[in-house]
Amino acid sequence: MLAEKHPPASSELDAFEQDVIHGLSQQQKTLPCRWLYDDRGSQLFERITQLPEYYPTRTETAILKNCVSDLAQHIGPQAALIEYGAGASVKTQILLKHLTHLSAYVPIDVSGDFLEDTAQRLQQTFSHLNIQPVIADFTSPFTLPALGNSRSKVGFFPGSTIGNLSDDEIHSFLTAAHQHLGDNRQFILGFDLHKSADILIPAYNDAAGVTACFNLNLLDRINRELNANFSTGGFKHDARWNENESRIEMHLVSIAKQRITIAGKTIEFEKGESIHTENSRKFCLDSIKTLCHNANWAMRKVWMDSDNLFAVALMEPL
Ligand code: AVI
Repeated sequence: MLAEKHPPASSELDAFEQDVIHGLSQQQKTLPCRWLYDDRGSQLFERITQLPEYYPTRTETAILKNCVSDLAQHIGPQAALIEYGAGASVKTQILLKHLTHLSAYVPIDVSGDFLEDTAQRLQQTFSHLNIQPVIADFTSPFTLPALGNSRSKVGFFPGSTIGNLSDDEIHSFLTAAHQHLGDNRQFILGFDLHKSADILIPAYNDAAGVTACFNLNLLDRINRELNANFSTGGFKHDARWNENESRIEMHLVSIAKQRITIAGKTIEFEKGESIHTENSRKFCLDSIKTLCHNANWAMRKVWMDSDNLFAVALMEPL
């Protein structure tokens, strides 16, 4: 997802250390999923998106290809496309290619290096497009550049990244989007649908073990950046379907009783005890409609694949 070429800034390291020490001191040990995406984690996530078991990326891409001309009619000319999170994927390019009268494209990402590469690459392909990258964490307050010649602003949040957020985080993010996008606003949201655990578990525990490496890389990152002594062989990846919460949970399970030192502090693990590293929520149409409605967004139109695996919605203010 994100790629960093420079070592993390000291404020990032402080935030990481705080999250790790706090999260591993809880009854159910937990770590925020944003820390999965260092250089190596980002590369591994790219590999995940190409795995045969990981249906979301190829399914959403196919939906977007099918619905983009319809989307273009709803969106109209001189719109600015604002993408939250890492862009530049095939999905973004489908929109840039078919929404032909865009006034600007604004990719927002925390990684400046990543954004620079993206903007340069896209500018070569879309030479007439006004591309204005913004370095920001889209879940925190930020300001968009002035986009004077735009008639409207369209938010784009693909990949079911919304599924990695809690209800409160979704509410804050979708509420803030009203302010970013101004008076004449729309929002394109990609989200994963509730389905059988037989499809979900392999998607998050693939035969080639790429998702396991992605999850275990978090321990390597803690070792590298916080001077810890995890042995990755001492933990195993687990993907669990939590039907009550309608989410896949990724865990790292300790295979033995052990004691780890992190930034000078000692953390004890029982055999079988886990660190909960990510939630990936799977929505039904009603549940996502309610979340959007609570943040004053109404679903204007929804497109799905023929197997009802994934959905893309166009939202407008209530
Ligand atoms: C980025 N996010 C939407 C992915 C997901 O499916 O929740 C992250 C991921 N975790 C394991 N595999 C993919």
